[in-house]
Amino acid sequence: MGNMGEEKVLCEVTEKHLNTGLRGIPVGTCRTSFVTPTEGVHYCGYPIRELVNFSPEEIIYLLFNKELPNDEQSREFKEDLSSRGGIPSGLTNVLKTLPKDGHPMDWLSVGIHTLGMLETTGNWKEDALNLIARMPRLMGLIFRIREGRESNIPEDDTGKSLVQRFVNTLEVDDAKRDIMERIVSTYLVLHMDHGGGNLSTFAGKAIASGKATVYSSIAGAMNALSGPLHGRANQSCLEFVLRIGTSDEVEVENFVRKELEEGRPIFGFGHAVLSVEDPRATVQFDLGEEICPDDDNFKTIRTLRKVAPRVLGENKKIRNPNANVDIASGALLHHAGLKDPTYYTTFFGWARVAGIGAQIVDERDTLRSGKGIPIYRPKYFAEGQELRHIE
Ligand code: AMX
Repeated sequence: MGNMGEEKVLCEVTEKHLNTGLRGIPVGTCRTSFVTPTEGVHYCGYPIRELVNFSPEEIIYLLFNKELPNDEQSREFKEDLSSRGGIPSGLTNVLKTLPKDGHPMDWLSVGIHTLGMLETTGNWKEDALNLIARMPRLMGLIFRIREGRESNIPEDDTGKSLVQRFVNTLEVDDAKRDIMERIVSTYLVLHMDHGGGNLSTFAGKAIASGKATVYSSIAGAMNALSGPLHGRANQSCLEFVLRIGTSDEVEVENFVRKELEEGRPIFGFGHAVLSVEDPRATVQFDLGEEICPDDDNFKTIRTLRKVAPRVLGENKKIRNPNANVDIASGALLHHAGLKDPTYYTTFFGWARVAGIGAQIVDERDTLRSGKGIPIYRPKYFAEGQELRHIE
């Protein structure tokens, strides 16, 4: 890092950076989270492993206020979210018209857009918090309507926690309720934010920079998240685990080697930033050992965790052969009774609405001394145009 007068030069952008998806190019500052190679994601300075026992509501408070709530703040914030939970009428009718074989992520995006068409205040923070409060009901309705369980949907008890409201809308057997609440709560806390430059967050903030609504911006972010190279990796991960279908060490090793020979990735392993096992994977492995050590899929991923880093480590090109966040989440959601992997990215999206919402509010209302970030406008050269230094 050199100095140019008072200004720090953060990176030299050269011709080789063009057409690389802005990879690594400094763009701005993020107030909610950052990722380090050894401790993974930190929310407002706290490494994620220190936050796993907080409720989703407390983490949402942290992302919006940059400090953890005390007991009173936590209670007041939960009440505030409850008061915002009511879904404007009309959403259910729109969801009922959607093609049942469309991907659940497309339903989620349309659902968020619809909420915005039904009610937008135009205030960044109000709209972000309203959307966060309405996500559990939207998620539950998406499941119910796609499954054809459209009648007698229980009323939304907005006095309950976010996760309880989702589980109530689904009408889960009492025996499974606690497990589902625990798994979904942990999932939400682990997935709420991941720095400023991941594709969906960046896309959401870029859309908001043109002063589209929070709802349009986050619906766009969900579209970005739906891609197989981004959020849909967690769907692919459980599909991969289901294909393995054994926890025998030799059979799993043979499977992994065959996948690699045939040029396919070993899902759930590797990371663009981390150099160790993702702490979010460690947390989920610990949870699985506690609540479902004998679940077939969990046994498969336990073996994979042992075998895959050793096999991947033989290829020196692979910078991090260890487990990433997606290895365990699918097995846990499956154990909770959420057996269809095509829904898994919607949980990722549900969680991220908090982080992306908080980052949009920061970029619109706080950064640049409250003026907000101007409309995004990176520089492109015309094909064949002489490349020259930009002042
Ligand atoms: N299986 C097979 N090959 C892998 C691999 C894996 N799990 N992880 C890395 N590699 C390969 C890369 O494809 C790359 O090959 P190339 O040089 O022929 O293009 C080479 O090893 C070097 O990769 P890298 O620098 O270690 O990682 P990356 O930043 O290019 O990729 C990631 C990171 C996650 C895309 C990659 O590890 C991967 O494809 N993993 C499997 C899919 C998966 O689990 N995705 C979920 C990611 C979750 C997350 O990041 N949150």
